[in-house]
Amino acid sequence: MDKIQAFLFDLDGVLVSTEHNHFVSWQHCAHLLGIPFSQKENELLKGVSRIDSLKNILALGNKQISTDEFESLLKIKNDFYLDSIKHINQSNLLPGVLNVLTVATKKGILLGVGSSSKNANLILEKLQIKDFFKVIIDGNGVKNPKPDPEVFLNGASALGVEPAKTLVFEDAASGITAAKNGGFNTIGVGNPHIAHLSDIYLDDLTQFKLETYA
Ligand code: B16
Ligand code: MG
Repeated sequence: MDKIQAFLFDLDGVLVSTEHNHFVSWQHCAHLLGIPFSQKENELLKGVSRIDSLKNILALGNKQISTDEFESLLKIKNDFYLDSIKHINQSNLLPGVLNVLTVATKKGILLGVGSSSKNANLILEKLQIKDFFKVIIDGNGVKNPKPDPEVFLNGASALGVEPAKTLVFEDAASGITAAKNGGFNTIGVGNPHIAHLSDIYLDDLTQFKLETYA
């Protein structure tokens, strides 16, 4: 592995445990559609954009709906999700996150976020960690969502660092695939289902040793 100059972090599931909030919000929508939806099906949605997530749920139920119903369900999902995260704050950061951001900053590593979420900026503000990041690329800023590498390529380009000298932290198969497709080094975090896809796998960021990489 080249000497690492930049870290790009996924948001949901890596910095904060909002994946559960996404899950219960989609479960609410799936219930309205009469489609069974459990944690197993939710695994397919991690890191996947809002629109593609709803398409996946409809495909699971072999169901077709009108464009108006589709738009309305996207709004129902996001309203439900936003309500469920209205009280999140820095105490909701996942274990080890604040320490990794702090020591990496001291070491001069450039930090960025590469998230599929259109709510990323709002959540980073609530978590009070936004100032750590030189670049934040979210679901509003990409044409091609994960597993396309665009979100991470835009992040690395904005930081001025090559993908081979950048570590991507991800909790989702779609995100690890996106990073690999872009030529990045990958650390899978907090989701045993992606251990086999990642260059390195950690249960959480308390296990991350900066001196191994930079
Ligand atoms: P939103 P990440 C992703 O964020 C989530 O993993 C995924 O569950 C969600 O559907 C997607 O963001 C879109 O989120 O509805 O807030 O725009 O993991 O890429 O940080
Ligand atoms: Mg994620």
